[in-house]
Amino acid sequence: ESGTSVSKEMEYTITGIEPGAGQTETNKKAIAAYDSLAGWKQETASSAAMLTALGNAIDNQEPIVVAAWSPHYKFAKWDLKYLEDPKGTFGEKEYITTIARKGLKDDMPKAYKILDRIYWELPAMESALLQAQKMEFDFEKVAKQWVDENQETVAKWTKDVEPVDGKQIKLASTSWDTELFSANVAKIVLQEQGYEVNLTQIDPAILFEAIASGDADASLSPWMPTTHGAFYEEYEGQFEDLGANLEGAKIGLAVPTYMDIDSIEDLKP
Ligand code: PBE
Repeated sequence: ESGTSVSKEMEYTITGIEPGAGQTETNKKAIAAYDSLAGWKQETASSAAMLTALGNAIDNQEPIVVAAWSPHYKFAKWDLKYLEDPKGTFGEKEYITTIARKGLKDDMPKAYKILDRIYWELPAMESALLQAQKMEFDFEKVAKQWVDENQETVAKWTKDVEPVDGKQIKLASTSWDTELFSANVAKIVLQEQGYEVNLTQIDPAILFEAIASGDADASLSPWMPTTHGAFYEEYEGQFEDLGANLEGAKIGLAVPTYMDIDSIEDLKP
């Protein structure tokens, strides 16, 4: 039957992403949790490599199971479906939260206030990610354009905040699209208020450590409660959580819609 032959054709392999991604751990948990994934392995390299493999498989109408998350342009570019996850390994809905080092609120109350207010409606983020694809993922440019075109939203975030004169603030971001976009928008908005903004890209594990130790001031990157939940718990109490900057995110395993399976349990060991 279909599950058996396609599983064999895929060599019992999930096409994963970066070894340091939160989702790489979740994929391992899924492999351990599902009988249908007994003997399966996860291939890790990068999100770019996964997307290339996905595009190639679709061009050839071949089966493939990938680590997937949304918002992401892959769902607009290709016809994909998340596999049902009856064991709930990937959780339900995710949100992306804003975290800050302890003391930021007292040291830089204005920046803190702006960071606290930054929030994305899902459709706005999705169209920004499509725009990024058209602009060769130059997130500085995409963010600049977004800020120029969304002055009303920016004005709400900066309402009643007095500009400062050249204070330095360090933002940390992971390297996935949503996060690079939101971090670059935050950077521009803070710069426009007189801050000198330093933005660094780091892996999630290091990101939490950097915020907890005070090496970085804030980040808009953590995916919760599942994707980065383990890091969050490890450092809980050593940072401040300012709340969601985006809701309705999701992670899971996905396949092209031409594949005749609907659930992780339809795969075969
Ligand atoms: N992601 C996208 C990341 C967070 C953002 C789900 C690929 C991860 O750490 O897995």
